[in-house]
Amino acid sequence: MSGNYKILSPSDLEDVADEKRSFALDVLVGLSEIPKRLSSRYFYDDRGSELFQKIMDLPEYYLTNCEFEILNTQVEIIADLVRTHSFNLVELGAGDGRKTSILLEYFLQKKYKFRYVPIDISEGAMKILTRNMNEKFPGLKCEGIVAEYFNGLKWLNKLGEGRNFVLFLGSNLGNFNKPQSRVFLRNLWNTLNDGDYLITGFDLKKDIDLMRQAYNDKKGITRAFNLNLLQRINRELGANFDLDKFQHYSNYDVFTGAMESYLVSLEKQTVFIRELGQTFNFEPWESIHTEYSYKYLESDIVELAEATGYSIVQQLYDSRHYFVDSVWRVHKIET
Ligand code: AVJ
Repeated sequence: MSGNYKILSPSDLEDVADEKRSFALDVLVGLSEIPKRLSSRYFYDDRGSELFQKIMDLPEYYLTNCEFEILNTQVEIIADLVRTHSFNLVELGAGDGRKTSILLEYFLQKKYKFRYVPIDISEGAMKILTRNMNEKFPGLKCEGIVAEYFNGLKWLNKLGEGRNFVLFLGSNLGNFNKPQSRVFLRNLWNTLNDGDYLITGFDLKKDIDLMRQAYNDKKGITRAFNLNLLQRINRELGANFDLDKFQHYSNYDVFTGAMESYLVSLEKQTVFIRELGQTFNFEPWESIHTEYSYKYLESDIVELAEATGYSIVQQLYDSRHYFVDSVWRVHKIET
C-alpha cells in the first residue's frame, strides 16, 4: 500500500528553485562569515533524515530512549486530555513516527475520533512514514503534509476541523536559541486555537559526559550526519568538498548551554562551489559551526511557556529525569 500525503511546498518547479536559491544564499552568507557557519536546518535532506533515524537507534543517544519511556508509561495522561474531542494529532518533524506509534496505537484501541497529520520537509521521509503507518494501522486516518511547519499548519487551520493536538517531540526545539524559540512558539500559538494542546520535548541539562557521548557516538553515525551537510552542498550546489579533510567535533558549551557541533578543516584548502561561482579558503584547523542543541533547566521551560501564551498542564519525565515531554495548553482568551 502506498502512503497518503500531500506536498504543499515545494509544490512545483518554481518552489524547488526557490528552495535551492535560499540554500545557496545561506551557504554563501554562512561561509563568508568569520567564523564560518552553516545552519543545521539543512541537515535534513533525504540522506540526512535517514542518518538521523540511525542516530535515534544509538545507545549513546539517550534522548530517544527517554522519550520512548515517557510515552510508553504516561500515554494515559496524554489520552485523558483529548478523550472527549475529535481532534487532529499534528506532528512537526515526524521522522519515522516510531515514538508516535505508541500514542496512535492507544488512541485507536480506545476508538478515539482523530486523524494523524504529520508535517515534514523531507518527501522521502514522508513517503516512508505514511506507508508504514498505513500498513501498521489499517484503520488510521493519516494525512501527511510535505511542507515547512507553518505552511502546513496554516493549511490545516484553514480546514478548521477539530481541536489540534500538536506534537513537537525529540528536542527539535533545541536547535533554536532563546529568541528564536520564542518566535517559533509564538508563531505556532498564532496558528492554533484556544484550548489546543502542544507537547514539546526538552532535553534537560545533565552530566556533561553523557551529553557529549550522545553527539560523539562510537559508530561515527553523528559524524556522518554532520559531514552530510558538506556532501549536500557537493550534490546540490556542485561543490568539491573533500570530506576526508574535515573532522567532526561536538562539545558542550557551559556558557551557551548547548551541545555545539563543528566541522574542522584538517589542512589549508580551497573549495569551489559552482552554483555560487566562488571559492572558499580554509586555513588549517579553521572551523564551520553547524549546530546548536540547547539543553534546558526547568526554569527555562516555565519561562518559555509564560512568554509565548501557553500554560503548562503537565511535565512528563523519564525515570532518570534526563528529558521532559512538556504538555502545554494554548491560551487566547483573557481571563
Ligand atoms: C533532531 C535537533 C533533536 O539536536 O539532538 C542529533 C539533531 N544532531 N545528533 C539534536 C542531532 C546531532 C537532534 N535534533
